[in-house]
Amino acid sequence: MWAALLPVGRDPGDGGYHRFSWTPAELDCRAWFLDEARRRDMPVERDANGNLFAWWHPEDGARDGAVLTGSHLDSVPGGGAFDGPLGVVSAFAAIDVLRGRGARPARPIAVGAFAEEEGARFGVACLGSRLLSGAIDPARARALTDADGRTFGDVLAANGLDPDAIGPDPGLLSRFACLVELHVEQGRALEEPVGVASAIVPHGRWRFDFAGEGNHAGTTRLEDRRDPMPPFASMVLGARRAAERNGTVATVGKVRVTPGGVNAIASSVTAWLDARGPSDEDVRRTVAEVERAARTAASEHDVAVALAEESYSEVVGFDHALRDRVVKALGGVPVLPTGAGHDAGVLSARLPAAMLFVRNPTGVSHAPAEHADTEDCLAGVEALAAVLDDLAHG
Ligand code: HGY
Ligand code: MN
Ligand code: MN
Ligand code: MN
Repeated sequence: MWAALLPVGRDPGDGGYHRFSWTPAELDCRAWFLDEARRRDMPVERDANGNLFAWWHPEDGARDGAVLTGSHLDSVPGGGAFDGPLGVVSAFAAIDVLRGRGARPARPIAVGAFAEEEGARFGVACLGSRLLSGAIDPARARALTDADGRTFGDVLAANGLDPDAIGPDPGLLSRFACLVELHVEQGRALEEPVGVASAIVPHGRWRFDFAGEGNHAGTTRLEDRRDPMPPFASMVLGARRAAERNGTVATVGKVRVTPGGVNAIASSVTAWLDARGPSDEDVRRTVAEVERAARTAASEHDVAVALAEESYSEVVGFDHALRDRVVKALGGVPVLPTGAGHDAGVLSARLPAAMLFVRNPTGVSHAPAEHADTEDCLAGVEALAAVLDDLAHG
């Protein structure tokens, strides 16, 4: 199963994955999902938002009280092999383990593959689970554009979905009793193969637009310039300093320079800030300090700057009762918070959710070096099987 998915969307050069949602690589991952479900006689449902669900129905045909598991198949640009797919592969493998033991769940078990979890194409993370749970305005989602200017609505229509049908689906959500997402650890806190999430820290994304004046790099005097690059540089350095001051993390990993000529002063720069931290106040203070650094430099260079909050998630404290039940089913494993956002975090607003983490020996993620040892991945499958077995019988 893993071997079939591994090469999909992988850059043969640096080994990074490029599986932007609804591009050929991610469509191949979706085809893989359908194939794995078919091999297991699991009917697949695609909701209006493009999320996939493969169902294992009990023999009595029960359709409610389902235990949902799974994760996502899309990646960040140059991502690792495990972030997302490990949760989907482990879900199918855990079902194989249960079936191999002759388990007959009293409740349905569904394997989910949530759309656009990384937000790498349309800019909003967990877009599929946010739409499903009503956490984003469908009209705003429809209008989101990718780097080529294609809207999310157009891309959905090109893939057989009705853009006007996207949005919350309380009927579908009501069929789930809970969600358990398995994910590779992102960071390196785990000393044991498997851990359970206690919380997801507050995190968000902000877009900074710097508008200056394009001009000739060689013939324009310094005093005549309205160059957006120095204010952009102040934003980047300001992010690092603000994070150090506030005990948060702030990252500028994506920037778009227009027109992007070596011998042309940029006319505009768009840059994105990712900020996360222990509390809303810490994150908000960090962003405010970055904005101040950007605006101060922008006024010095006669450049306009606009700031837009693209997404924000307050702290997610996972359901204690479910978390404790999962820890008990695993005979006691470490419980730890995470700085990474997940579909389970978004959906925890609508149903009890828990997360299992599989140890990542280097902690590296969102990069080709992301790794989890095979024996830890197998321990993750066994743990997920134990949790699903407990929840689907209880
Ligand atoms: O960005 C995140 O935290 C997650 O990996 N999507
Ligand atoms: Mn990720
Ligand atoms: Mn992920
Ligand atoms: Mn996730």
